[in-house]
Amino acid sequence: MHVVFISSACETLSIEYLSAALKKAGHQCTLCFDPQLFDDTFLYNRMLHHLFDYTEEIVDEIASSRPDLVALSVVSDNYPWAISLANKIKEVLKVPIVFGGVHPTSVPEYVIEQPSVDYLVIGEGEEALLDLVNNLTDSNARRKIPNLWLKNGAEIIKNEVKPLVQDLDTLPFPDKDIFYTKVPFLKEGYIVITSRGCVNKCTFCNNSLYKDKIYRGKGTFFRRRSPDNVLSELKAAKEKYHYRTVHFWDEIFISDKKWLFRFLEDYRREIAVPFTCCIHSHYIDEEVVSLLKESYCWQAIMGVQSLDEELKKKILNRRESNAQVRKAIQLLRKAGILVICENMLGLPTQTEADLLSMLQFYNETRPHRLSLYFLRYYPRTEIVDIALAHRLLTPEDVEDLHKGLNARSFIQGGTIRERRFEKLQSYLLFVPFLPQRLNKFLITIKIYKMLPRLGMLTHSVTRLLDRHKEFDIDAICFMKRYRTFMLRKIGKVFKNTFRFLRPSQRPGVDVKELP
Ligand code: B12
Ligand code: SF4
Repeated sequence: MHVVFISSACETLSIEYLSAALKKAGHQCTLCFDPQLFDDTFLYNRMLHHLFDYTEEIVDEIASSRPDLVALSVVSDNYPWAISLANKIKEVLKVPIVFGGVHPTSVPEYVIEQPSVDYLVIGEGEEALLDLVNNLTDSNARRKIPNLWLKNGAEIIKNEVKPLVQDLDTLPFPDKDIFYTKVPFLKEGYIVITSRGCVNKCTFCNNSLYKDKIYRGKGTFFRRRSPDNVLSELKAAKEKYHYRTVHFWDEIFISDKKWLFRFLEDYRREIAVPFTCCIHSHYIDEEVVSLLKESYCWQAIMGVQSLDEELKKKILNRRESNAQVRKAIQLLRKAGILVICENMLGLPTQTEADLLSMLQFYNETRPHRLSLYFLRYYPRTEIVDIALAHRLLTPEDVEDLHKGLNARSFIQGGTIRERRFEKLQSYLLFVPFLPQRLNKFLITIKIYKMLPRLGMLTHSVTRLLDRHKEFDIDAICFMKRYRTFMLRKIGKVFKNTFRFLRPSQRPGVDVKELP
């Protein structure tokens, strides 16, 4: 069988894992990559997005390759995109469409209602998708596939969720070729995940939903691959793709010290490539930091979220203290590891005082860069109930979150637009780039009150100001994505115009030349 995956603007590990499982069983998998220009987290402009829109090319490509199944990996943020694309595909081709990923897993009954969604997979998808593809022509067998929801006329068949894969080493390595053949510049930075799940359960994160509801009683939630298994993947990929940097996309890469020491000892010797990872201040100490440094960690991303310890404990279910955060930043800075602190705005009970203390705190501790995102309530996460209890959301708002088609991203102001924080957000983002003394003065005169609301533009500007771009493959790929796909579109328009000028030919889409 031939399965076409469609990906939105970034390399997607879930697609790589699913494709590997299908290819191992002898199926053919290909990819359509939607660059989503001017419609992503950092850049949004309706007119430019319309000009550089690739929907038509994607639909044409799918129509010409006539797959047996189209598969989309869907988070809440790209759900409107996924539904709109699925509708357009259905207009030109009678092909079954399957949705999987975080959003369909969170609110399956809303997603399956959509006429263009034929199947959806809840939770981990390797086995369910393979069973579905193996049984695309057998409707009886399809009715009993664990984790699969499907339509049978007006009836919706909802199969049980099976236990989590406990031994991650049994999974085939992700299929990188599916992305790299289509978008070659992605291979400069290798993304890899060594675990599934998280040891924590923050209320705003999908792990709160997965751990307590969907996967309750279905096996250990936090699982980790063996160090040897991860190293085999990295070694083989290094020989094949010659990547320049590695991203560990684990929720908290450093959560198991014993595993970390065992793994990084070999990584340092056998891979020795600069890497980025996500950390948590609770697991940081001198030993861990010097190990990270010796093993070529160049950048660590740390969730801080708020500096109001009470709010963190009661509203976010996060226990780390400000002293721990401070110490982590100090140790990382001393070791020469760049540290990015992620924070949230518009949290229930959050006051301006929290943001003002962030100004002082980050001016003292000087992380390398900050990110400040407005809270977006993801469907069925614990914080939604907290917001309901505080009357910040109404039952109608929650219904809207479940439907998922009108949500505003966290860059554009989150679910509840907290305009009072927007000026402070703009200034806070610049704090790491301005001299400490100047900041002190600017804070005293309350400069933030005079700033315009720059919204998402500030993030892009501070990213451009960042001098440490050598290994920042995210930023490099971001620019290459815009350059490559804008030039390709402009080239196509020129070509069609030129054809139009030649009397014998009419403008049209040459399907073979599409991305
Ligand atoms: C690594 C990561 C990223 C990476 C890579 C993203 C990617 N798409 O691979 C980067 C940094 C690029 C990223 C970006 C974003 N991310 Co992110 N990310 C993660 C993280 C930490 C791990 C995801 C991962 O790769 N897991 C490993 C794979 C193998 O597991 P998986 O994705 O769950 O896939 C399995 C199943 O879900 C299922 N499945 C998935 N897709 C499909 C499709 C089909 C057809 C089928 C059958 C099954 C299936 O099968 C897979 C294999 O078992 C998760 C947290 C988490 N716990 O999931 C957040 C998470 C997915 N991200 C999140 C968000 C919000 C984003 C962004 C919107 C943020 C932004 N700055 O814009 C973007 C969206 C990008 C996009 N278009 O997907 C949220 C989504 C919340 C929600 N309800 O939608 C999560 C859950 C974190 C959170 N806050 O709770 N992310
Ligand atoms: S530590 Fe991070 S990944 Fe883990 S539950 Fe909290 S927010 Fe989610």
